[in-house]
Amino acid sequence: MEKEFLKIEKEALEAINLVADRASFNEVRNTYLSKKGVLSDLMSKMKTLSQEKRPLYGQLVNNLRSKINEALEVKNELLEAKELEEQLKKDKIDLTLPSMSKNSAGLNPFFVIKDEMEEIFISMGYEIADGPEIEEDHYNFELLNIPKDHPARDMQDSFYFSETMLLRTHTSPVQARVMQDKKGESIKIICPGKAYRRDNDDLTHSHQFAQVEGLVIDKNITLGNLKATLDLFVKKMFGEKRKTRFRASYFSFTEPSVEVDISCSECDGAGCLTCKGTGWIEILGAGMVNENVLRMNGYDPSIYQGFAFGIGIERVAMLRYGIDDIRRIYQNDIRFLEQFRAR
Ligand code: FA5
Repeated sequence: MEKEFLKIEKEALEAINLVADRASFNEVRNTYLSKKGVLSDLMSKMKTLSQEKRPLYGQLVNNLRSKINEALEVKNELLEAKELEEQLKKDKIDLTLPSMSKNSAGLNPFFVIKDEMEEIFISMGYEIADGPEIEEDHYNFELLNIPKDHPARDMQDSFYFSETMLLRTHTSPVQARVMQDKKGESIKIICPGKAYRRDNDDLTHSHQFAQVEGLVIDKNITLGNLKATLDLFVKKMFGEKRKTRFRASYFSFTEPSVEVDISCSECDGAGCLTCKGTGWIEILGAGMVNENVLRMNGYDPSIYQGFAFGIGIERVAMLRYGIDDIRRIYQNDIRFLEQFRAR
């Protein structure tokens, strides 16, 4: 009896050894282990044996089953490794090839608008100036007619590095820097750049945002020049349809001062969450350069006059594209950015 089992075992192990692929593996397994396989057949013969022979016979069948199972397991592992290797060869990826997918986003609307704003003002004869984002209190406030303890400082709280150094709260300190640089000469500059405030972030406010500062200084400059400039800017940026509103306002560094609102693009002026129900969104502050500021920065106000403005770039982008929440501009969500691919 044992001999017969040894013979079957030898045959099975040889067959398993010869297995080279998944199909022949399944075939051998079925031959020995399926319901109608060799081992089931051997088990069914048990009932034909005498009581004494049965325990040994049972033991031999079980031994044979575990030997075959073990050999199949080893073969299965070998086959799996081979299959994985073949799969990897087939799926070989060349990471240096250009992507097949067209899933690229567009330029962030912030940069689209910043570039367009620059182009509009350059076409009106403005030059681009620059200034530091980490600024001295002196330039950010003092030279703009906002001395220590002036209440206007409350509206522009910032992030301070020391008593005297802070993240600039607006691009207006560039006004003072350019005036000091160009002492006595006429000026016509814009300065696009970042500004920072301790503002609570909401649909239209961010603690970090950007402005385009504008400054014109020359002889015979009037509020009419300021209004005509901003009107032209608004028409070029938003088209003839969008409504504009000039409101009297207050800035220490301009006198008189205005704030300019554009009708909300979300609700077309009806009132919604984005415009806080007013129908308008403020995009800029402006005014005639305050005589004190001219004097402090080396210009004689009896000869020179000037106007200045500070336009929020994100606010312009929001109105141009109907963006309902300023924070979308900073989140780099590809679903948002994709919408600007064609622009
Ligand atoms: C100023 O910053 C003045 N420096 C503007 C100015 C320049 C006035 C020159 C006179 C002469 P204001 O705080 O209103 O003003 O901000 C100007 C614009 O910046 C706002 O109309 C708005 O578009 C944008 N802005 C201000 N604060 C934020 C903020 N937290 N998030 C996003 N945009 C902002």
